[in-house]
Amino acid sequence: MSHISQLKESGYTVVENVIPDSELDAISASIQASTDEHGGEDPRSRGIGHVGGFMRYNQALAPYLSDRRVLDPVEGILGPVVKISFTTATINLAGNPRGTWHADWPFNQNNAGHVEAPYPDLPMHITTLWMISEFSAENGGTLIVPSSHREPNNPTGDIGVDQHAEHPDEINATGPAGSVLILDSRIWHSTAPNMTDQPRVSVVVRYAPWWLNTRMLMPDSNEREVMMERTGLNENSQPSLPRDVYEGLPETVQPLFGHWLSDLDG
Ligand SMILES: O=C(O)CCC(=O)C(=O)O
Repeated sequence: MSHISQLKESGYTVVENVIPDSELDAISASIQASTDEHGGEDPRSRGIGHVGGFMRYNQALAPYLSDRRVLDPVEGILGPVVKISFTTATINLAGNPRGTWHADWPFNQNNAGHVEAPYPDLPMHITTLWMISEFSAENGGTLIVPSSHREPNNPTGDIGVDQHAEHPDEINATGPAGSVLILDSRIWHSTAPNMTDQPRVSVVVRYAPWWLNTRMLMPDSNEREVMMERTGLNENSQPSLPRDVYEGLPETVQPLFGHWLSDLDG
């Protein structure tokens, strides 16, 4: 089955061998060092190393972000003009606990910017997890509920699903290091416990169609302030990209970030 068909039917797919084996150790060391420097353990999620707007601080993944093996399925779902909405270093430290069931922004009903449930059966956002470490059941390969992306709501909405409990249909998404897990952002998923003594290193990269408004993710934006005030809810933060960092990105990757430049006035 093609990646696009698998995404449409099950809400997830894994593309293997996107990052060459020979590069993985250096990329992993660089991501861990930048995460220690710029973020560290997420105060909201125990045992998770976390840095939002990671591209600003670390460009180790940049050469791979426009790989056609990833972009073809992303564009096949979202349409031909996409942008990168989030880059978030996500390191599941040894022994991290299980997380809570959710769908991602903009379907997570706890975020200030969310599509109100029941939402239409329309893919609007793609979440990718770049496996710098292997993802396995032992080290916390993301827990997912296959095909849950077709539901009009998710456990962050008021649907009586215990966000902390095991789900009868859950599986761990797995793959060798260098793979990319692609999710329809509506799919129900959760952080899995890392039961090994090594960190599970990944970067979460999200892709949006050109028309999806991401401005409320920008720290200090007027839109963010307004949305948080109007809803009384919190929001993810993705710091902007300085122009010198943008200019150092590969030519095929720049169009994915042009909307997030720190010196844009529009
Ligand atoms: O790290 C994982 O496996 C899951 C991360 C996650 O749930 C998220 O970024 O929304």
